[in-house]
Amino acid sequence: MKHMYVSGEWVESEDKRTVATKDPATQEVIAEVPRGGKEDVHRAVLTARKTFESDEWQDFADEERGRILFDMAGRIRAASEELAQLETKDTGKPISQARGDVEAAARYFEYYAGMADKIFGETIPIQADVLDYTVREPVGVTAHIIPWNYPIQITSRSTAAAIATGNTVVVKPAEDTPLTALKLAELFDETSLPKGVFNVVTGYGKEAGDALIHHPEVNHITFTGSVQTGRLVMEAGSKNIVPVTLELGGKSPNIVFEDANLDETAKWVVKSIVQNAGQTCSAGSRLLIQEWVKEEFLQRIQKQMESLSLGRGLDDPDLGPVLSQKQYERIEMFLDIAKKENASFVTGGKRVHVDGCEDGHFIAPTIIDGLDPHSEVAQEEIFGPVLSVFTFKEEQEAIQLANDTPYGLVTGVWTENIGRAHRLARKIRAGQVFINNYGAGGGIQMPFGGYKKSGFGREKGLEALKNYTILKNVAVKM
Ligand code: TXE
Repeated sequence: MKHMYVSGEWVESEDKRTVATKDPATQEVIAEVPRGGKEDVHRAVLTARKTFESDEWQDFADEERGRILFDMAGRIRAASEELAQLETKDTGKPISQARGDVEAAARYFEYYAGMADKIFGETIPIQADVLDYTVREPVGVTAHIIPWNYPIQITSRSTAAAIATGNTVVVKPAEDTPLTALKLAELFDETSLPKGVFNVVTGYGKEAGDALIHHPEVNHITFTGSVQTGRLVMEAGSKNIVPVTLELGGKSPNIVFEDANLDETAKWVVKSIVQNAGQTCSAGSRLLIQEWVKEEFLQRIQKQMESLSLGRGLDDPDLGPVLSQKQYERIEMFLDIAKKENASFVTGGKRVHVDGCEDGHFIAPTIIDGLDPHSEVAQEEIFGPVLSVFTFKEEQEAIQLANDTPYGLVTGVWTENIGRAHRLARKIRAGQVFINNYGAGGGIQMPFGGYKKSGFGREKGLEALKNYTILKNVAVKM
């Protein structure tokens, strides 16, 4: 039984209830964590508020906050193997992917550490006898609702930015994957960060999460997850008039033109949909391919997909299981719809048996062809290793298809024609456009976020600092 971290102390939930977290490969319970409720959230938020307003935190030197975040980056690296194993056990993802996530977490801390003493405003010329300037101040208590697909990365990216800018934080990890957030709390506990700056309340979304987003002492909510829950977060924000940053789902396309380097492109198209078993908001879940190269391209990706291994994350396969029965059922529902609509399965479309993991949900990498671009399967986020294929003849048709979903998170454009690449970059309605690559190595420095139902506000990069600061204008009559 683990405890959660509030006010620098390890505590149980008020009513002592717990939630079990399971290994997705076997469904075995790997830990029990507190099932935080309203009272627990209240205590954590009040602690964060009190700490925020304390003289100690208000006068805390910016560079000292930076040093602590640097210290965290070092501690994450020192504990990297333990963290990666925890993440793999909790999420089911291949250990090499978890190792990459841990390194990204360390990078977020060092990246934002460097910004802690570089947050400043401007002077604005008004008239000769007035000095006008702006200052960027922390917003106060920030709430962080974390999903289960990239727990350590997403916890780190938003809390590092929030603490760098002088806020205090309350984290609510996903009920399925709370372990690395608790380990981060343990690492913070070893630093000189004042108690009460970083708090973690574990538990269910409908209980702890709901209490956190509605708490009147919260000044900003950062949420990554489903559109459905994102809507609730926005409603909660509207009640207390607090800003929200929403990073929601996607239905991101890779647009492949005949002049692309098809071998290189095929590798990335496959990687972008099988990474983390397709449970990635920026997964490349649609392939838009120029009609006359379709067959040769599909052969390439089919061959690659069929050579991928599935297995338990700790054995470092290409794909682990999907997170849970609930996520599996959702994917299965979409596969059934595609079958009913007589789409053709180029490969996959079924569950795979893995020895020793009878209760895990492993899904073969899947390519679906022949879907109506307006069907539910073509439009909605599946969150599994399922790629839908569509063809186009000309550039304009590719743009129209790419933009024709409710989402707008990421787009990959594959062409050797530089003019065309930039024309597409301009016309694509998505927060990130990658030309002849997909993801640029994860790039924590790049602003990331959506158009349309993929959300708003930007995580990562310097842009994210705006989420956690509020601008004040000061005018001095001289
Ligand atoms: O998401 P939820 P779920 C998408 C993906 C997936 C689907 C459902 O398509 O299949 O969402 O996943 C907390 N008040 N993404 O049901 O519910 C919850 O505890 C406050 C995309 O797991 O959005 C968890 O911490 N909080 C995605 C977090 O919200 C609440 C990542 C996300 O859970 C809450 C995950 C409530 N009422 C899912 N209800 C991405 N963009 O990367 C739940 N939560």
